[in-house]
Amino acid sequence: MTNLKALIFDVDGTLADTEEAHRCAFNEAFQQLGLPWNWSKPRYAHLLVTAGGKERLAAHIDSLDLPAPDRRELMGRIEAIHQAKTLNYTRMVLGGGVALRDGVARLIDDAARAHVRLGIATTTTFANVEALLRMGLGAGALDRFAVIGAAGNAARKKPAADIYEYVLRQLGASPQECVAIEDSANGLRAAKAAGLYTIVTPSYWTRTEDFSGADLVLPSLGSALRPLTPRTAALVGNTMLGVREIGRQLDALREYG
Ligand code: XBP
Ligand code: MG
Repeated sequence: MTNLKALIFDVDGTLADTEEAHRCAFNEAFQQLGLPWNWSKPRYAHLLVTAGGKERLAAHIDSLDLPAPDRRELMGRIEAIHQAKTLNYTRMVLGGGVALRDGVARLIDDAARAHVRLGIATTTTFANVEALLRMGLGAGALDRFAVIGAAGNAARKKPAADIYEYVLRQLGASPQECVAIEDSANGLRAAKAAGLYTIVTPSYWTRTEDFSGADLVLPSLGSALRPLTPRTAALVGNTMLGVREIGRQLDALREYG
């Protein structure tokens, strides 16, 4: 009998490859608010090292080397810029602009069948999570998750462990009974700092990052349509990663360390 009690999913890059939609939502907000900014893909990839959209905006403003009064004025507008961006992003997601990644819906269904609880530990804004879950999993999606930890639930964002520790507390579970699924080095560091067995499925934006310390790195969770390649399937003993395969990985870690 496996020790696995809960799966804790990251959102951006893990549930869905969302960062292109975030980038477009930011650029639309800049236009709407008359800001002379436009984040290219390479610029956004650089800014993504900073977790959190508001923190990313602050990092961008700091990079502009402005006179102090101008910098202060722009810093004071971050909340409004981010609110406009979030409206743009949720509209894009609810309009069908973002699809769940391979195997995500399947693994969530598998967990329900196996009575393994589900949590979310993300840096993004709750409204973004709600839009993505409703679009990807239907109207009752939010109720399928025992805990949703988002931007407002932790003082420090990833790579700090705060959001994972919050979700573990809310689950009433120990790190040894849960598994985190992430896409980025920031997320991996946060999950490992919380003591979690961590599976990484790199996204387009994080594929060149360093995932040393991950317990398992896979190109995706795998699906009937796009199964894992023989080499990666050999790592988990199946062409798709399910609760049974995750439980076996966790139990092997517990047994052999
Ligand atoms: C990824 C992030 C978020 C999103 C943007 O979150 O760092 O900041 O890029 O969303 P995760 P917000 O991978 O932890 O899901 O603008 O709402 O922050
Ligand atoms: Mg992520």
